[in-house]
Amino acid sequence: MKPSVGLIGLGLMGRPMATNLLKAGHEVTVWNRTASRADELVSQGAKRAATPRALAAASDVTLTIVSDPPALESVLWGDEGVFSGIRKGSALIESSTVSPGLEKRAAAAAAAVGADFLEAPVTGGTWGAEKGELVFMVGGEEATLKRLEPVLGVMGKRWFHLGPVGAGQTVKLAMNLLLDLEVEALAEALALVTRAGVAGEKLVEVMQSSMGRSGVLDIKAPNMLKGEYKPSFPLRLMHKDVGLALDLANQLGVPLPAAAAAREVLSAVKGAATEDVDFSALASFWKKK
Ligand code: NA7
Repeated sequence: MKPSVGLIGLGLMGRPMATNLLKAGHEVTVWNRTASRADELVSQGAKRAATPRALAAASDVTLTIVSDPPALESVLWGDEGVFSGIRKGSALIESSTVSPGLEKRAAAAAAAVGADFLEAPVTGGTWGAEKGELVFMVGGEEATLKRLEPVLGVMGKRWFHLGPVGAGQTVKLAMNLLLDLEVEALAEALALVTRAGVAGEKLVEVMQSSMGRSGVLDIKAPNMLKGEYKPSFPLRLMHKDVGLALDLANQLGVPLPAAAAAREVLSAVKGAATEDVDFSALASFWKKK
């Protein structure tokens, strides 16, 4: 019989992940801070839990995917949190993007109550979540991964086992840092050519024929050229992720000068934003006022 799955966090990522679990025939229980966001899933057959604690108590596998470290602390360790209800022998998959240190604390708390723990942040965006084609960056025990692969396989197409708990978030933060710096570099180059009177499209066209071609040019350049920033990867989350990468670098004594500068651009655009925007909106930093 398929394990029952409880999913906490029905944001842009969590909702389609829960839908795919339902479609695959899992019994699914959901909890979200803003309860109304669970309505559609409940109408599709999901059960609604009153608290993260009740959800964990009812589930063979609990999966968390919430925005940031404070959100995760609240759903795991809050008064009605997961760790007050999770069953011995069940498993916790943690898929938010947070710090490696927080994941290690969560792994220790799970071990203390006899639950398995897998760190599994994701990449692939909302598109990947809807198609069931997410990629998981896994940290944890090999045996736990083997046990949970059938569940991951409903939501994702690939997973990389990167080492013990902490390794998954480390790679995830490094990857998002690289992604942010690529978009930031593209924004700077576009600002330069357009101010010089050359269309940005020309730069992109030439780049596509050079060793600098990349997925960022395919996916982010079109909306940057139009100045349209409908959130796919929200800037508020990239701001958090580059901040987490800088925190980790600070702990390790690794200088990240480009990342530090890029974070200031994200901070400026985040502060000026009047609505949720994609992180490629960092290009608006160079728009003439
Ligand atoms: P979203 O769409 O911003 O969704 C965030 C989710 O986190 C959403 O369910 C929120 O509930 C929940 N949240 C935020 N703060 C809290 C607190 N304090 N307590 C409980 N729940 C909270 O993000 P995505 O789905 O795109 O991304 C999720 C993670 O994956 C994130 O770490 C990314 O970096 C990667 P709400 O509906 O607002 O009540």
